[in-house]
Amino acid sequence: MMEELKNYLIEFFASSELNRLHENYGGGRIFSDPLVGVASGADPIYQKYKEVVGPEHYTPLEFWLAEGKESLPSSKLRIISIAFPFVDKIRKESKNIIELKRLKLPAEIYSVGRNYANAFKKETCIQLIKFLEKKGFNGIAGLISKNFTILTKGTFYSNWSERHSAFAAGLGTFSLHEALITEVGCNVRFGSVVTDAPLEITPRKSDEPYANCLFFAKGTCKKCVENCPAGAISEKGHDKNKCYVYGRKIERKVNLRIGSILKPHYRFINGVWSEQAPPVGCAFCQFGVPCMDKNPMASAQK
Ligand code: B12
Ligand code: SF4
Ligand code: SF4
Repeated sequence: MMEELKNYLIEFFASSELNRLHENYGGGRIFSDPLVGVASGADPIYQKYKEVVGPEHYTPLEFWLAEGKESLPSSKLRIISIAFPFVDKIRKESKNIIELKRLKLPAEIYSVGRNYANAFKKETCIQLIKFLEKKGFNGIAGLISKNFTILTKGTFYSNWSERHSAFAAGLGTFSLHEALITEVGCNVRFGSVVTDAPLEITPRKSDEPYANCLFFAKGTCKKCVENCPAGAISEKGHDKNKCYVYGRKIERKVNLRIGSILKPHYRFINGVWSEQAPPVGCAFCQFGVPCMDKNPMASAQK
């Protein structure tokens, strides 16, 4: 069933109108073909996430039960993690801004792509759940769940971290700028579906959380530190509060400029369904860096 599921997603990415940029930016795709990994619901790493993310972070079974599904052993659950890689056109235009040292506002095409991506990621989860249901199985997803929330106690975290599930499913590792670096780079977004379909589990290459980052693996690079206009990245890691404040600044400016074509955004925050200004953000740390579109440690890991 795994092959069929992957082909289904590839076809959906190619045909969905929601995976399209606004016509002002050519109307092409936002994301190229997805990467898909599968973790076991019984993977002990989800217990570790109660320490490294927060005690509120769900295990797959806790999440399943919170969504009103029937109780079953954790080992019967699977987490399908999907990486959504931004297309080369978005990466190229964003990289140009870095090369020209115009690190003020992100490329408009990225702002639009990032904003339109939210509706597409949600629809991908809805369609994947329908695909599983047609085969007699069930599914739930953080991106469309009323139980999902972002917690803001001093710093930011959520009760279902998409990149921690991507790590569990062997899709990549964390890094100095904190993004998960996959085999097609860090400039990707993530979604996941928890299901009772007995899918084959994807093995992790290693349990080392930072193996794909040149700084942690070799002590080199730090290109993301140079790129960050907010000074939010240092050898000590990523300062989420600085990053957040800078992001809101960018959001105001970009919304003034192209807000009329951006899509509205809703999400649960501390349990409350809240309308937000269309999120935009900067992501200069992900463009023009060695990990933008590949795992820079891939050849050394063979
Ligand atoms: C809250 C949030 C933010 C906050 C805080 C970010 C953060 N790092 O937590 C703010 C507003 C700053 C933010 C900014 C951005 N975000 Co954001 N954000 C989220 C959100 C909603 C929750 C993240 C969360 O729960 N974090 C939990 C904390 C604990 O995670 P962490 O600090 O990264 O985890 C560390 C520890 O676990 C540690 N660790 C320590 N010991 C161990 C041991 C083991 C075994 C492991 C595995 C790890 C580990 O390693 C990790 C990295 O240092 C997710 C969506 C989601 N539901 O997951 C998106 C998400 C993380 N964001 C995303 C993106 C793309 C962005 C931006 C680029 C947006 C933009 N500006 O355009 C920036 C990039 C900032 C950056 N450099 O990472 C993507 C990530 C894509 C990727 N390749 O990783 C996500 C997954 C959204 C999505 N659906 O695609 N975001
Ligand atoms: S730019 Fe370099 S140091 Fe920063 S996360 Fe990527 S590989 Fe690591
Ligand atoms: S998203 Fe922007 S502000 Fe945040 S860490 Fe990356 S470059 Fe810095």
